[in-house]
Amino acid sequence: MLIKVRKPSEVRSSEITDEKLFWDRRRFLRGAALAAAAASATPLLLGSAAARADASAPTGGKLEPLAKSPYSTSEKLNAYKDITTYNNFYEFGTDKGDPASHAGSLKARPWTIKVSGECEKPGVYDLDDLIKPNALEERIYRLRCVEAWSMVIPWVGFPLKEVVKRFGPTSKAKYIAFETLLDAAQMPGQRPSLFGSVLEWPYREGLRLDEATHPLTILSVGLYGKVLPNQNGAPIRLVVPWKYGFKSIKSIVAMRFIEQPPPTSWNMQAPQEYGFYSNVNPNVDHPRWSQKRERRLGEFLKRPTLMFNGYGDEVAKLYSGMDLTKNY
Ligand SMILES: Nc1nc2c(c(=O)[nH]1)N[C@H]1C(S)=C(S)[C@@H](COP(=O)(O)O)O[C@H]1N2
Ligand SMILES: [Mo]
Repeated sequence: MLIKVRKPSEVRSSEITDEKLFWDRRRFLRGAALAAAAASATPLLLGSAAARADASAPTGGKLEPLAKSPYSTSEKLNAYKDITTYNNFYEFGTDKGDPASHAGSLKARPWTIKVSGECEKPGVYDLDDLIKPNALEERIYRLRCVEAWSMVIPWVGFPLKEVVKRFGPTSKAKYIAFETLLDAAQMPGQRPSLFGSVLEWPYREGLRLDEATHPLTILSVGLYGKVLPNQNGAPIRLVVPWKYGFKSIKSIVAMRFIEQPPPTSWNMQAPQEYGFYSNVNPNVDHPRWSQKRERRLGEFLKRPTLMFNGYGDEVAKLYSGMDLTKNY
């Protein structure tokens, strides 16, 4: 059951919940139990204080023409700098600044996506062949991270359903499983470390087919009118605006059509904390913190979190009849 009764001593008053600190501590405790020599590794815990390489983002080429979307919010955009230097992309480290510092080693071209499973046109597709037939749109969406912060991001992309159509899912295809690149040479966060990793690689995510083909679900190849910076998931990533940010898997290399819900990274790591659906829901707290409010990056006061991240008119019907406290 998701909602645990918390002792007052367990309730954190910190304003932005930082998953990294929690999991680093757990990894540390696990490591310490295994090795008495762990004391010598204490500096790992202080990693965020260590000097960091210059966080200059790769400059993206301009993407045009861009159609405007009726699904865009008119809220104030977060700055390009915030969007590209405050990231979750554990393949490049667990600090928010790590992806901007380290994602330069990711080679975004040439790039292929392997399509498999219950579909008529499985195969290995060159990314540019998949992108080319689609009109690029600007989609200004809220992104609500499970850690209770949010941003407003002008993505560039196209509906996922356009490529799904092309692959011809069979009647058995009920879910799509997605995978991120697995390559420790390009992704330093995937290299073995003393305490192991927070997540098992490759990063995995999944959607029910009707979620995947919902018009709000896009594949993004850019932001702010420019090619997607590596730290945001170059060359192509999912954006599912009514779900917590971790569903929006980055740097996708594989899509598989399947009958059953696929294993997903955060659910594998902590199933009682992260369900398969992970719809933004202020009424269902995370076992370690409230989901009622969120901090928009750059703002001082927290704001209430909206059901389905404010996209309920569009998506609530996908879940009619489901108990969302059980299907969290
Ligand atoms: N492969 C991969 N995809 C990922 C993640 C990750 O660590 N690895 N982090 C997720 C999380 S928790 C969030 S909040 C969003 C952040 O996207 P952004 O950095 O572009 O804002 O990416 C998601 N996609
Ligand atoms: Mo997140």
